[in-house]
Amino acid sequence: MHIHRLEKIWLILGIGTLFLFLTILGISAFAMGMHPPSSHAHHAIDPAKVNETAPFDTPELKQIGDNEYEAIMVAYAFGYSPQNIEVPVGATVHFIVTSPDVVHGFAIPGTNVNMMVLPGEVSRISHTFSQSGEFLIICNEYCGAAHEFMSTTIIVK
Ligand SMILES: [Cu+2]
Repeated sequence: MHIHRLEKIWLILGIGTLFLFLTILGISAFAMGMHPPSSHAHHAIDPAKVNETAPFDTPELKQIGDNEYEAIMVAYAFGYSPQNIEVPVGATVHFIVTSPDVVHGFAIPGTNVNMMVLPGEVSRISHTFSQSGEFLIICNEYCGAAHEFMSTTIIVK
């Protein structure tokens, strides 16, 4: 079979690029230890025991510093605990969220807060609320029949 010279070059470039990227992927995964964030085993808890595992046995908003808060939250079908959080303007809130049942979302429209909450995985995100108002926390992962009612608010004043 005759292969045109330009086609040979094209094949060599294509296959070469494939191996180059696979090599980079291999080096970053095995030599540099990169992996998806959720594969940290120590960030996982037993999803069946969320209600008995600290700190999720007492979902609450805790003040941890000068206008700095930790919001320990549970995203469940179909709601969030605790409900209706209130913080002062300028507060930095570290959200620490898990799920006891299925995959949920945790998004605050108009901010960069948007994460997935997986059963037994501890998801973290921080946000500084520099403007007052009522912010909606919504679930953006379809989680069942009452998914569209799954929300809560965070009041900043
Ligand atoms: Cu949900």
